Amino acid sequence: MLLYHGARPNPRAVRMFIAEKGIAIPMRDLDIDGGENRQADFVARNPSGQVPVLELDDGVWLAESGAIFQYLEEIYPDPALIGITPQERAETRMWQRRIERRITEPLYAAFHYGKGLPMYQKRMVVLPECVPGLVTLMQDGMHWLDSLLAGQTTVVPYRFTVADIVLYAALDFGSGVDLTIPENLRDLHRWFAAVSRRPSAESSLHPRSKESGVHY
Ligand SMILES: N[C@@H](CCC(=O)N[C@@H](CS)C(=O)NCC(=O)O)C(=O)O
Repeated sequence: MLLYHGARPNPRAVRMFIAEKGIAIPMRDLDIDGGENRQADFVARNPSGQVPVLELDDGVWLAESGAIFQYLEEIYPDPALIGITPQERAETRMWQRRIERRITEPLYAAFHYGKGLPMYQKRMVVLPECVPGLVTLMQDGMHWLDSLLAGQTTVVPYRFTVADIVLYAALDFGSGVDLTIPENLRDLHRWFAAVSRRPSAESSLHPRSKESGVHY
């Protein structure tokens, strides 16, 4: 296997997942700012032109973080980050989807159409006029989650899962690009601090993170 990744939050989530599994997978670091992932040979194999991509041993390319998490969980079930039983797996997917729909997708779109506009306008359809609405959606999702997290240090009660990883990678990135957690969301801040203390949070950071000050 080979993971194509780069200095970005979705690849960071996959690196964090790999670290939590305690496995080692060879990685190729692409120059995302320079558009290495948008070259014709890359796009021919991953039509979205994005990272992460997991190349399997038979040459198949798997894109989409969710598919990569699922595949790695099945190959390396221990420790479970999605779930051991069908019910656990379904609950994790339910929370992951809620987190993505209400928080991480609006956050990433607000970045692409806002601070990231100079780069992303050359790569995708961008809607800068939607940024205020996306920020409102993202903050509404954060408030909603905060109201559910009282007393919990994980999104799915009592289990650290991929839902925590997906959320953490986005919120840690957001903190460096003006898409921050509102001050008054104390339970969400408490959850964030707890995940930050996991060794995988530090070890999954891209080396360029230090120089840029943005966590990805
Ligand atoms: N839905 C995809 C999103 C992947 C994605 O947004 N990748 C970003 C980095 S976080 C990327 O490759 N950006 C560079 C580009 O679009 O050129 C996933 O979950 O993997």
